[in-house]
Amino acid sequence: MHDLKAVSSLFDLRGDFVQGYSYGSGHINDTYCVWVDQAGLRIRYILQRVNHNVFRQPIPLMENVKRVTDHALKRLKEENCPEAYRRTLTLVPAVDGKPYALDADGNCWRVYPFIERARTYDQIETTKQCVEAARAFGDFQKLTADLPGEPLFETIPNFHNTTSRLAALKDAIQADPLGRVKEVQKEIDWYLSREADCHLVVDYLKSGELPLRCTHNDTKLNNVMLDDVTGEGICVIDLDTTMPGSAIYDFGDMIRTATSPAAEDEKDISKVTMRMFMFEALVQGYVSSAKSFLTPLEKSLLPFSGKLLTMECGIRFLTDYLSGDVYFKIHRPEHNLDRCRTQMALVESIEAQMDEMKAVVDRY
Ligand code: ADP
Ligand code: GN1
Ligand code: MG
Repeated sequence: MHDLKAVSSLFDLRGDFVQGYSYGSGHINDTYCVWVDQAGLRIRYILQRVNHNVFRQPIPLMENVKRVTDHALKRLKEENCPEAYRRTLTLVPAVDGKPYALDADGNCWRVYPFIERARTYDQIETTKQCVEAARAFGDFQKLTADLPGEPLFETIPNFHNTTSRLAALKDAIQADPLGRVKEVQKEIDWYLSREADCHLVVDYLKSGELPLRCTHNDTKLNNVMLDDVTGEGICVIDLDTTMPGSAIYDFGDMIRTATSPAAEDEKDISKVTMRMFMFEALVQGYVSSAKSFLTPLEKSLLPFSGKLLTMECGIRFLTDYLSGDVYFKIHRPEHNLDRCRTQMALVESIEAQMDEMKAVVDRY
């Protein structure tokens, strides 16, 4: 456990540390809620340690986050948004003025004001939440499309390169450090039999048929905050992977995380299914925002994007299981394997409904 009081003192929190505790259910960073007493008023912040095993270069990453959040805030202020500071993450500076602080062990930390009266959902509950989340991610793509200056730093090279993800799975099968391959041959065969699908978007990006955009790249449902009262998607969070990417990646991960009633790590895979009405709500929300920039090819690939991103995530969970659970946080021994199996079930459900999904997209 880190000394949260000491870490908090590295930031300009304008008050006295009261308490801090682990927060949220992200798989990558260490996230804490920290309460501060500011002249008798208790205020909370989000304090995060950037996972530098995953993000090898935290400082350029933080420069990305700073650029994106400054740009968002500027836009909101230009629009006279009355609650600009709830509509975007903003970085609380360190005492030395930097947007991050390094501790004595070389960990990179950052602080965001806590977005109050809103929350994230690990499990979607209503179609309205789908519409709102998808619209918010679409709006975020529009915002980052106008980001001035150089393209953002690529925080994880080849993050959604499904061809490389498959190659990494093959390497893990070859290395088999824990002798787990024999237990999961069925799952391995299942993923390898879908190899052709892994290359499609990578090839379109290479040929220029699909445009490279500035995308979020981790549009899982719990990376958008929905207002407690209005249900509106008010703030896109978890900006570590915001970098060059494809709209297909962003929409695909929404399908992966928003259409099934089952959790990502559900053990009873009979509960996993792609619900068409949730898919339609995502299309409605996303297209309402993205119609101004989506190309016909991007639009036609929206149904397939769900299959691709679900498959890719399953490949990553299986690779991590074979490698000894070194990437995603796990809370039980076969956690990554359970996650890998839910992704398979979801892909099969998407495959079975692909024609209907295409018909839905055609209506928008
Ligand atoms: P990870 O990269 O590990 O997924 P996130 O940045 O998504 O980390 O944060 C984990 C969780 O913490 C989020 O799902 C959300 O519930 C909560 N969270 C993050 N930032 C804020 C914020 N500024 N205000 C309120 N809650 C937040
Ligand atoms: C991770 O950080 P978090 O929990 O929002 C992962 C995503 C995966 C997701 C699977 C940087 O997202 O790519 O899709 O887990 N983020 C990174 O739940 O690898
Ligand atoms: Mg997250």
